[in-house]
Amino acid sequence: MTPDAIRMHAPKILTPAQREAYFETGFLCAEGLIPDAWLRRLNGLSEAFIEASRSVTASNEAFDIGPRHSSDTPHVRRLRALVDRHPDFWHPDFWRFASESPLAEIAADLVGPDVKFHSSKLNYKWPGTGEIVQWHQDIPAWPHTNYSPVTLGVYLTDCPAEQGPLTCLPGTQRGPIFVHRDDAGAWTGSVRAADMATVDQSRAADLVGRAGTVIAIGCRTLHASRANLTDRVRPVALFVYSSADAFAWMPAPTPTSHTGDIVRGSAATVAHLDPFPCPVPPDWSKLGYGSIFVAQKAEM
Ligand SMILES: O=C(O)CCC(=O)C(=O)O
Repeated sequence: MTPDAIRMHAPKILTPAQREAYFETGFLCAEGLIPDAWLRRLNGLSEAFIEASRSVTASNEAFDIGPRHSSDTPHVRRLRALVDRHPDFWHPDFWRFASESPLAEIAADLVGPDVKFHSSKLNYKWPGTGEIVQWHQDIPAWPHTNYSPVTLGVYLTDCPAEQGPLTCLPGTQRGPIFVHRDDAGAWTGSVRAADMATVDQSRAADLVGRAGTVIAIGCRTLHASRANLTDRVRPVALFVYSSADAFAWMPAPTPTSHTGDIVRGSAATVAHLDPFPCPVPPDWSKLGYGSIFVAQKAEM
């Protein structure tokens, strides 16, 4: 769906002004939309996963493990395919959050009443590591037939500017979609310095807020994240949705058991094809996908 078609449906959770701000800038940051009970549950699961990571020594299908990881000092960079995870046994809480909480309704406000789920993950940014995420767009990793996909994030704890927030460049969702590869053609998960030099970076906006703040980042919006300068870990749970009429045209990097599920409204009978060109990613089903942290450090 296009923004004009989406505007035909009144938003249910966001204000019209918040939705317009998203269409205008390519991102949104809004506090107070996630009930406290959900936030407590997500934090409880997150803490249980960090505990569970102590017995893990290398990245696997659930954990992306950072270089400083040990049983004493966990350094989990990412919990993959979040909706398929539970520390003890399969449990639908993350999926219930993705499909039944206000988050899915917020997705409908931004992509239209028919909403498809794509993927999810929980990213941690640990203090003292200096880790940053470099400028990138999301859509080159998982191209779709149109540009409705949006990543919705929930900060599980307060995230002030010094705690490694995501940061976005307004208006870049209307600009080029950059190739996220090096000169040899290898996937890097980041925009080349020469391309970033063509972009005005002075208007970068930090997405900061209290625990439970929802962030929305359009799939073409250039974004990055800063180093965590505090002594606290920064967890952000991320969920990708699209209009039901958007179809992925390459294998997903991290498919889940719910990828492609319709969480609001109905499945599309006609695909919406946006002619704006999109670079082709590697075929993740053959190459395998580590994570953005792995790609940006060339550890593929
Ligand atoms: O977790 C972060 O700081 C950034 C995450 C991000 O931009 C991504 O995973 O695409």
